[in-house]
Amino acid sequence: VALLDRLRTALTDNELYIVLQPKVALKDRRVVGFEALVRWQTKEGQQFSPGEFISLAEASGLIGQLDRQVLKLTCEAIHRLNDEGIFLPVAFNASPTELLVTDYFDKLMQVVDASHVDPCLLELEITETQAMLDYKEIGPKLRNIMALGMKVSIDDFGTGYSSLSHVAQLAATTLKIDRAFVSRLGHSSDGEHIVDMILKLGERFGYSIVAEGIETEEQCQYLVNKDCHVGQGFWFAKPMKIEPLLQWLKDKA
Ligand code: G
Ligand code: G
Ligand code: NA
Ligand code: MN
Repeated sequence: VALLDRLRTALTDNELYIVLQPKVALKDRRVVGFEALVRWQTKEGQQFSPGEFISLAEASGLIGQLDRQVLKLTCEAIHRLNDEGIFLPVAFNASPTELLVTDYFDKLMQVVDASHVDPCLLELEITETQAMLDYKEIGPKLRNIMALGMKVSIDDFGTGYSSLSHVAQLAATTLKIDRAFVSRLGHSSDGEHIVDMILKLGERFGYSIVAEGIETEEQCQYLVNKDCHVGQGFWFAKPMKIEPLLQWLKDKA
């Protein structure tokens, strides 16, 4: 069966689930939030990675449905966290092609309203590349979303098309430094200069900064020394299903 047909089945048979990766304060490793990432395991136990099916979902028009299902799962995870007394924001990834759809905002709000989750506990992540290509259309939608109290992160920042004049007025609360730059810390002064510059831009224009893909203590220390407050990466925690995550949080406390 073609992968696209299987993906349609996955959406109707609820084969998609999410894993959550903690974001931590770099100074003391306190958890400050999470990112939800979609996973797919078929009824027969076969696994597909987002790399295999997200672009297919985008090309075939299934991505809107997929992203809404992930948002619903994210809201369920927030309830589960709230039940345990944890009130931290959880980010979900929004496909940029989907943000161009006319009623994107209404459909998003339908899911959020129906879930009774406080919008302040939700954060939308969108990659820099597309967000900037279609900024005239997407910018106002992101502003609507922020007006509800939701946070907005620009994902993979530094690899896309933001001109410096755009950076000053992005509809975003947060820039996420792409892990390609973080992985170069300690190996390449170019990587370090780019990270330093993004941190300065964030400070100058009032964005919070999250460093992605931290895999070593050296990378973490470099960022702490440069006053980068928040990070995410395998060095702290891999993405986990909600129950193992709750256990991890308890063990940590
Ligand atoms: O989790 P992982 O590294 O395998 O993710 C691979 C890519 O898939 C990342 O770029 C991530 O942003 C994207 N991705 C993960 N979950 C979702 C999702 O729910 N919706 C969309 N549109 N992209 C996602
Ligand atoms: O594009 P986006 O930033 O959403 O991609 C997130 C992906 O990055 C997830 O699939 C997640 O599994 C992966 N990831 C998270 N932390 C690390 C890390 O420390 N190293 C690497 N190589 N990948 C990571
Ligand atoms: Na992301
Ligand atoms: Mn990213």
